[in-house]
Amino acid sequence: MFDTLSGSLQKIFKNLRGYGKLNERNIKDAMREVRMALLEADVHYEVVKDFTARVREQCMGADVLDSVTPGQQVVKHIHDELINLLGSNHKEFDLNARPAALLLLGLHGAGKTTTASKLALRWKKEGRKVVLVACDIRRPAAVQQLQVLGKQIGVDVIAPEPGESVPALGRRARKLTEQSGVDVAIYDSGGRFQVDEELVAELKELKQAVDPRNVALVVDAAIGQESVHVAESFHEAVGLTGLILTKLDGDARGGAALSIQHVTGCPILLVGVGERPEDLEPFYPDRMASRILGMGDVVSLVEKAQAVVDQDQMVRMEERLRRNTFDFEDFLIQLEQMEKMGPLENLLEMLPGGAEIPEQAKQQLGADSGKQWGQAKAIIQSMTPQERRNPLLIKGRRRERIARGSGTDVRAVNDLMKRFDQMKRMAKKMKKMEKRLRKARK
Ligand SMILES: Nc1nc2c(ncn2[C@@H]2O[C@H](COP(=O)(O)OP(=O)(O)OP(=O)(O)O)[C@@H](O)[C@H]2O)c(=O)[nH]1
Ligand SMILES: [Mg+2]
Repeated sequence: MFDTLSGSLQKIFKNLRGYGKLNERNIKDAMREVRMALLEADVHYEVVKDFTARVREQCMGADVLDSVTPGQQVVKHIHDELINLLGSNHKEFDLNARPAALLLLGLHGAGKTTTASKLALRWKKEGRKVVLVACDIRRPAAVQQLQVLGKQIGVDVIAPEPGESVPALGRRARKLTEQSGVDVAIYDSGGRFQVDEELVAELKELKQAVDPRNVALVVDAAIGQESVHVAESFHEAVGLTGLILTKLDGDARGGAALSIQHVTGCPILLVGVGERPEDLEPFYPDRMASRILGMGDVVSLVEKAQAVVDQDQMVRMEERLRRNTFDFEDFLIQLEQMEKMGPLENLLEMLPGGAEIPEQAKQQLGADSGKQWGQAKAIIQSMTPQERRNPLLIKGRRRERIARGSGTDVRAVNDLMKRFDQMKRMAKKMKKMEKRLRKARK
C-alpha cells in the first residue's frame, strides 16, 4: 500500500536525521522534497501546497529548531498533518434505524457489488440481519453477480421483477425490509464510465425511493486524483455521507486517499484491500498515517488476527499442546487459521519497518510461505485419520505413501514430521519450566 510514497518519505526522514540541527534552509529543502513525493503520489496539488505550508510553519517552532533530535520532531509534525488530511477521526456508518439503508454508488467497475457483499458479511458477523438489493438492472448478469455473492456469504438478495424500474424496486425493497425486521439493507446500484445525467437522475430517484441514512461512494483508489473529481461530482449531484476506497492492495499511489476527504469534506469510512469477502478494513486516519510513514499498524494487525482466528479453538489447541495431546488434526487447524489472515506480504506491511522491505522480497516471502503452508496442508491431508491422531505410526512405508499422495517427496514429509516434533518438544520444555518456576516461588 503506497509503497513508493512511503519509500520517498522515509528517505527524506533519513536525511533529516543526519542533520545535527535544523535551520530555515534545510527545512525548506526537506519540504521541497516532501512536496515532490506527494505530487508523485498523485496527491491533489492544492492539498500538497496547504500540507507543506502547514508542516513548514510547525517545523519553524522551537520544538524542532532547538531539539537535539530535529528529524524525529519533523516526522511527528508530518504524521499529525497526515492524520488531519485523512480526516482526523474514524467514522462509522449510521445504523441507528431499522432498517438502516445504505445506498452504494460509483463508476463502472469501482467495486460496488464486491463491497456490498463484503459489508453484508461484516454486518452479518456482527449479528445483524442484512439484506442485499440488486438495483443494477442495466448491465446483464449484474443481478446474478450479486446473487452468487449473496449465496456465498449466506445473505438474502432482493432482485428486480421482470420489467420493474429501479425506483419501483427501491420502494418495494424498502417496504419488504421494513416489514421483515431487517437491520441493514444494502442497495447495490449500477455504474457508468462517467458521471452523466441519466445516471444522476436514476440515482436521485432511487435515493428518494429508499431514503437511505447512508449514501456511500465507492471509488477505485488506483485512478488517483481523478477520483477526487468523481467524488466531487457525485457529492454535488446526489449528496454523499461517506466514501469507500477500493483496490488499496494494488498499485494505488495514495493520491486518492490523501486528497479525497480533504477536498470533498466526506469521510473515508472503509478501504477495500482485496477481492475476497473478508478484504475490507475500517479506515482509521491515524493508523493509515503510520502505515504511510512506515511506522507500521500493529493495532490493525492484532484486530485482524482477533477477527479471523477462532479464539476458542486457539485456547483448546494451547491446552492440547500442554497436555501433549496435540496431533496433526490440530496442526491442520492451525495452518488453516494462518491462511485466513491473508497473504503474508500484506501482513508484513503492517509491521514497523515493513514498508522498507523491498517489494520483491516481500512477494517472495509471501509466495514461499504460501507454498510451504500449502505443502504442509497437502501432506497432512494425505495422512489417514488414524495417522493424524497418532503420528508415531508414520514410519518408512507410510511416509512414502504420504509423499506420493501429497505430490511431494519423502524429504518434505520428514521435514514436516521434524517440525511437528520440535513443536511438541518445545511445549514439553515450557511445561517443565513452568513447574520449576512454580516450585521456586513456593
Ligand atoms: N484487488 C482488489 N480488487 C477489487 C477490490 N474491490 C473490487 N475489486 C475487483 O474489481 C472488479 C470490479 O468489481 P465490482 O464489484 O464488480 O464493481 P462494480 O462497481 O459493481 O462494477 P459495475 O457493477 O460494473 O458498475 C472485480 O473484479 C472485483 O473483484 C479491492 O479492494 N481490491
Ligand atoms: Mg456492480
